Parts: sequence; structure tokens; C-alpha cells
Amino acid sequence: AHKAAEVAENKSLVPVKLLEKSIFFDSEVVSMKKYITRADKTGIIAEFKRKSPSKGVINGSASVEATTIGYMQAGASALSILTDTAFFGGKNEDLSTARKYNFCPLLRKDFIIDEYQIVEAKSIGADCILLIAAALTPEKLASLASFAKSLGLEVLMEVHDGEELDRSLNSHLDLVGVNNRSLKTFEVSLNTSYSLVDRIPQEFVKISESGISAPETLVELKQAGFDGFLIGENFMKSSRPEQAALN
Ligand code: IGP
Repeated sequence: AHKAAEVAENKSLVPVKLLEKSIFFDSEVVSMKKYITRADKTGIIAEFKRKSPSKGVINGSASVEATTIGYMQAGASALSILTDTAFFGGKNEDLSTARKYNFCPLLRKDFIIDEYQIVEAKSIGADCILLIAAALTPEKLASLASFAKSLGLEVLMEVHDGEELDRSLNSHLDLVGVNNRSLKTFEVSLNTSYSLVDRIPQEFVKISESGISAPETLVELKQAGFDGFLIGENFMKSSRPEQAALN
């Protein structure tokens, strides 16, 4: 009956029940790939993030409802919701709340290393998952991506350098993101994006991630070939993140 349940069942996954109970289980995925490249959209993926390892608390009081609705009204193409608690102060419920109030594509922002988390992503209402090349072998990354696709989810792969990009590319990915923030030093350099953009094959939607604040930067990244722009802190550091997104 439920396709996603069958797939999960074949993998003998424990959380099948989780999916079956979920009201998002049968709901169709909203394509981030499509939304990002729509001509009437900005390409901005606006992120809801309370804190981060590099900045500490960014915003302890913003509400998921007001922020995400406001982001979309301000013209965002999609939303990114942190669900990691330890480092980013997020929770699964934040994503489900965003789902309740928004029709756009939702990215589950978390450190995904196994199939359980992918079933969980679908069950809480996500449309797209993040897979971080630095955290996974190319084989594991490809098999998680293929599993996500079998549940109907889209996949954004994140890389930090050319080596990660070359070793991790596979045919199950939809979007490739270049993270401008070094995982090791937390330093941000937009050059990471500029130097890698031409190495990402045509068929993938290209996203530049982190450290973007100036509108000019967005224009330059677009000219360089990026389709989408992941922006968190620059909005969240405002007491009204959704108003910051208007600027
Ligand atoms: C957003 P910024 O600098 O605009 O807040 O960055 C996003 O790119 C960043 O939160 C991020 C992230 C991640 C967080 C990129 N990759 C992986 C957690 C895990």
C-alpha cells in the first residue's frame, strides 16, 4: 500500500512504524530542485538555526511559524530547518511545524549517517535531505542517497573542496552544495564556491552555502553559475529574521 513503507520494510528498518504513523507519509515531496531553478524565485534557501558551534546562540527566541512564513513571503525559494539539537539547538518538531505552515520544499539540516534518519526525515515532513561528503565514504553516501530517492526524497550533497567533490559525485544526487565555511577552522571563504562551481556537472543544481550576507554577493555567485544560496545566520541574528530576509 504505502510505497515508502515497503521500501523501508525491505531494508528491515525498525522505523517503518514511524513512517506509517506519520501524516506526511503519503504526502508528495515538493521538489527543491524545481523550486530553486524557478524563474520567479530568488534561489534563496532560508535557514532556521538557533545556535551554531561557531557562533554560539544566534537567536533564542524566534518562532518557527513566524520566521518560516515570513521567509517565504519575503521571496525565499525553500527552507532549511536544523533538527540537530546538540550543536544547533534544533528539533524534529521544528521541521514538522515548518511543514504545517508552508507549502515550499523543506530541507532537513542534520548529520545523516544512516537509513533510520532518512525514514525519520520523511516522517517529519522533509522533502530533501543533506548528505555531507566529509562525513561519509563515497559508497555509504551513494547508498544513502539511493535509499532517500526510493522514498521520494531529494538529496543535497555538501562538499568543502575538489577532492570531496570528485570522490563523492554519484547519479542519485539532485543538488550539490559548496560549503564556504571550513569544518575545521569555521573560517568562511567565498572563494571555495568560486573555485568549485565549474567542476560541478551540469545535471546538478548548484548551491553556495554559508557566510552569505551582501546582496552583491548573491549576484556574483549567480553570475558564477550558482542556482541557489543557503543563508542562515545573516537572517537569524536579527530579532525578526523574517524582516531581515526582506532586505
Ligand atoms: C547557513 P550561514 O553562514 O548563512 O549561517 O550558513 C548554512 O550553510 C550552514 O548552517 C550549514 C550547516 C551545514 C549547518 C551548512 N552546512 C551542515 C549544519 C550542518
